[in-house]
Amino acid sequence: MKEIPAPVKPPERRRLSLPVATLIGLAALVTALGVGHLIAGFVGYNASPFVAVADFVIAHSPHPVVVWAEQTLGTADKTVLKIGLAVVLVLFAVLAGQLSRRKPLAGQVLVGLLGIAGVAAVYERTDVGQLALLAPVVALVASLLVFGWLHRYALPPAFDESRAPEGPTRRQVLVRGAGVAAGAGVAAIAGQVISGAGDAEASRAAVGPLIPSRKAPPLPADADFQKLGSPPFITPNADFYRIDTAFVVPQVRTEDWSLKIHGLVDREVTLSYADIRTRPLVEREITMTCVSNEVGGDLISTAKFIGVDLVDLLDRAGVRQGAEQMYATSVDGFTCSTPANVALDPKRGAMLAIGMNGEPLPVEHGFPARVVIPGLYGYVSATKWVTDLEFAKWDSRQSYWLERGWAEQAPIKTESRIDTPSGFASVTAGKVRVAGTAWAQHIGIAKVEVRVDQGPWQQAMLSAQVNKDTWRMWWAEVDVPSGTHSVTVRATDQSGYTQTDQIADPVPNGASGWHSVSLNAH
Ligand SMILES: Nc1nc2c(c(=O)[nH]1)N[C@H]1C(S)=C(S)[C@@H](COP(=O)(O)O)O[C@H]1N2
Ligand SMILES: [Mo]
Repeated sequence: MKEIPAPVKPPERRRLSLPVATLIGLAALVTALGVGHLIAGFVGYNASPFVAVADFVIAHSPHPVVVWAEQTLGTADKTVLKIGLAVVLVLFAVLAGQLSRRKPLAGQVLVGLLGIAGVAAVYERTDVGQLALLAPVVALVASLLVFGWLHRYALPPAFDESRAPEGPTRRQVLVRGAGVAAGAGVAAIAGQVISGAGDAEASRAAVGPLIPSRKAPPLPADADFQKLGSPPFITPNADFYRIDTAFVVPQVRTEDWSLKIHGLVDREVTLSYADIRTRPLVEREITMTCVSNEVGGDLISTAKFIGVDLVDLLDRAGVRQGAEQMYATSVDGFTCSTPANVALDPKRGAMLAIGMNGEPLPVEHGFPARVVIPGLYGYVSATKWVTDLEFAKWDSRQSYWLERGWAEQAPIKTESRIDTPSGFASVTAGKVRVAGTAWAQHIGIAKVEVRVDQGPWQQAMLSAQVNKDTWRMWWAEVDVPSGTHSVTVRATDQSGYTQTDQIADPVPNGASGWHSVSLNAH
């Protein structure tokens, strides 16, 4: 038998091992993120490439995806996005490393493309200055340099094969890569500290007690039927539903905040936080509702809002006749159009709110100040972190959700919901107590009825009406024979309108239909 010749030893040194190539890709990625975040600390938090790309993904996601995420993930959608984006970036970085096991170029091109995406995302933003481009640009350059530098270190170009160094050990490369990662981490933390995220909490703590000069009257004892299974009349701040498009909750300190009222007005007005804080404050219970709320959904909550009458502020500016919309802008770039006649209606009770349930507005709910307008869905009324109110014609400005096909006119629809029992609950056959809530903001609820299957409608007991801008709780006892049966609710408002059974999607102006739950009675 012939002897098998020993295989020719491959030129191993000329190719990076998989782990080392991966490490180089990852080191370049963390460098970009760390350096970008550090510089963003100086030029504006939203210039951080990771933040900007995440916001870019939100802004350019197909509309149904955004609505789906809002409904199924709620505010956890940002965490899911954060993790998803991180995974995609890591995959890109690993791929960049793998493409560069011999020469750095292919990997550098890929890293460069990611960097350009960061630059583009920051470039698109309207809430940061031109200087903000420094963050993604320096991040891009730094990551390319680190990629090239580590690559050259791990795989020194051999001019003279015979004299070529052995190259560093894998351990040495790992140590260097880990050093880069640690440095990037420190840079990111420094950026976070410098940009002062978290300052808003300190500013909020310094506001002190907000004492309304016109306090809302105490709630009647029967404002809710919590013991019978309705929600509490006032939603605690921590449970109040939340909808925001911004990737990170905007951090605004009172001393940095101001509100400008301009456009079709006689006098442009700019108000500071102190200007608002020192006016006589009013307090009003208002039930807010999100247009994305499905029939039976929970994107509805009630709070005692403290603030000033919006009309008083608008009167100071003197809004002109031809104004059609109040176009509000938030620090995060979110925009919102309210029909001008609603914003200006002295009977509406629209507020610039600075407090909620006895405290300054929570940061997530718009600290230092937000708009709250009874009777309109939040996307056309309730701008959080609001800094600008411009009066304009409809065709001169298009706000965030209107651009995405939602309606200009969006009064909250008269609706009702069964809270107890929950769907598919097992109950004892016979008398079953059902309870829930109904709302017809700015009109008021007149009547709530329930029925079992297609049986006769039966009137429910209503809680005391606190005001026309809030929900009302109800309860009833119905007869449920054994087997599977559905219980349905419908409300009639004080204009005499009975909520339609016509099923409509939330798009474009709010869901409609009767809420039913299916029960298993034994
Ligand atoms: N800046 C800003 N304001 C905003 C939004 C937003 O995404 N960003 N969402 C609006 C929508 S759609 C609703 S329903 C309400 C929700 O207010 P909340 O989060 O305090 O419940 O805020 C409105 N104001
Ligand atoms: Mo909303």
